[in-house]
Amino acid sequence: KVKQLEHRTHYHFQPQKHWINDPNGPMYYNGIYHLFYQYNPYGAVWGNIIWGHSVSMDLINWKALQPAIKPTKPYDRHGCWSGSATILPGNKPVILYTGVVDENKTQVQNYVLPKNINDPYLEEWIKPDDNPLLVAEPGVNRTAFRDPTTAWMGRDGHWRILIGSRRKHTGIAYLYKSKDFIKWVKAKHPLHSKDRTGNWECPDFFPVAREGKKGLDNSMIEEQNVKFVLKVSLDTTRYDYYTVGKYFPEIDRYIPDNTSVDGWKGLRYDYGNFYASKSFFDASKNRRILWGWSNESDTKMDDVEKGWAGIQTIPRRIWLHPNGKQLLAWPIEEVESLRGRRVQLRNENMKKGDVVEIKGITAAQADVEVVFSFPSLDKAEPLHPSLDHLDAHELCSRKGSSLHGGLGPFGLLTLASGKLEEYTPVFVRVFKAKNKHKILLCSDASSSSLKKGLYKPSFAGFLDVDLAKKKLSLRSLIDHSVVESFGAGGEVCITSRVYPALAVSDNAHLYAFNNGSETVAIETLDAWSIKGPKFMN
Ligand code: DQQ
Repeated sequence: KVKQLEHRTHYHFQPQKHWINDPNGPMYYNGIYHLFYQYNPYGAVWGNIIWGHSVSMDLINWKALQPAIKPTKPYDRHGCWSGSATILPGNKPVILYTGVVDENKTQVQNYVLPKNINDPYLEEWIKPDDNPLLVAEPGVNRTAFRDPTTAWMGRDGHWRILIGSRRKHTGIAYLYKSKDFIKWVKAKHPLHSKDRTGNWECPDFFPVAREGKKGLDNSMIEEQNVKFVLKVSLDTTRYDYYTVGKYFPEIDRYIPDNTSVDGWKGLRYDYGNFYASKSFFDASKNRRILWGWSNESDTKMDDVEKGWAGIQTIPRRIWLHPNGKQLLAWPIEEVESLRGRRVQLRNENMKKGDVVEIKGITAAQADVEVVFSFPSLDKAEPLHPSLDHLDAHELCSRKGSSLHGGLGPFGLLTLASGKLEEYTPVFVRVFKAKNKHKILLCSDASSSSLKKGLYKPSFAGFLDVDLAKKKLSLRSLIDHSVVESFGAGGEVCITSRVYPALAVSDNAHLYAFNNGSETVAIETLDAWSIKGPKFMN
């Protein structure tokens, strides 16, 4: 029992027990948010996949309903895999999902409709007789043909969806069109594809406003001043990558801007444990919200013992960065309703080696917002040319948080034990590279636990911020076995899953630290205890 509980999250979405993976078909409909998710009703490992279903008024407090889609038909007998919701004109929701038809994992696309449109929860879904809607035609890989997107309507009145696939090592987002949502025809060209990227899972394609935080409906392709985002989940690396680009509706092609690259060197929603994400347009608040799955980093055996595996990250609002080159992401404002007791620090200097405890809150279940400032960039450590080619992850694992630097490492020590036998540092390290500064944001699990057998990666990303103001902000959402961090207002997000042996519940501590020779000030720090939602499944 204790085992089951000590690392269980308290305000991240998860069912009562068993395995969960991709978020599916998120939508806002008639005042209610719906979240469906890939779920194994029989155990804490992947398998027997059905669609779990929960509803919420605020994306924080959830009510669990009966599963929405279960394998019952020849076209989904071996699994009801990922898919998306679309709200058709006349306010009619429809869900497209992938059915697995045989042991070879042949995949087809199906649809379901609410049984009773007047049921506010849309609890029951029916499978119309004209399923499957879409089967792979010759030339399409039948075992890599899945995860239909939310549909959007073009100027010609035809619906469009994407389906993730591959041909050999080329990742593909096939485009299908339909007049009536029932008969779908594959377009001559995929919307986009890229060689040597492997299978594209869970594609997501949506417009973003060039300016401001306002979200757009998927069918808003007519608008001026709109860019598009194409996200794919690469199963070779298990990360979500996106590009920002231009959509040409007349020819149904998408071309990434030259500031965005396809594939594993590309932009990421999150530089940590975050996969198979999906966004939706929230018409009630005119915003686009992103859900993502965060897998466990302990062993399968641990999961079986715990009786559960997988969480959804806190929903994030996403919008285009003013620089037009990437997205920004920030936890939805509703999470702030869970804030309880607050502690504050103002203008506190940290010299090299200083560790400041943030006392008075529940450190295992907290929200921390901090702004660090420093007098100059002069002490930034020169990056040795032999390290210049390293990606952020490798640089973080070489340099870490305890090796002294110039400007940084400074940041937070989350889920730390009282004597620092365990800690998950979330920190910044500034390097002087050839012609510019490289600003590394790390969330380093390597010292997170004394336990053996855990996956403890040094996740990291580079921040592309202007340091002229000599300030850097950081926010972390801490919830027992997860630390979700947002650098520079959401330019770089990193989610780590950690399983401390000592820094558990009331024995967890939170600190700020500086291990650089430059003195760093905590200009402002606000930390809150986070309450559990009223009901979570
Ligand atoms: N998970 C689903 C698939 C999808 C994968 C199966 C991504 O539909 O491609 O559970 O995590």
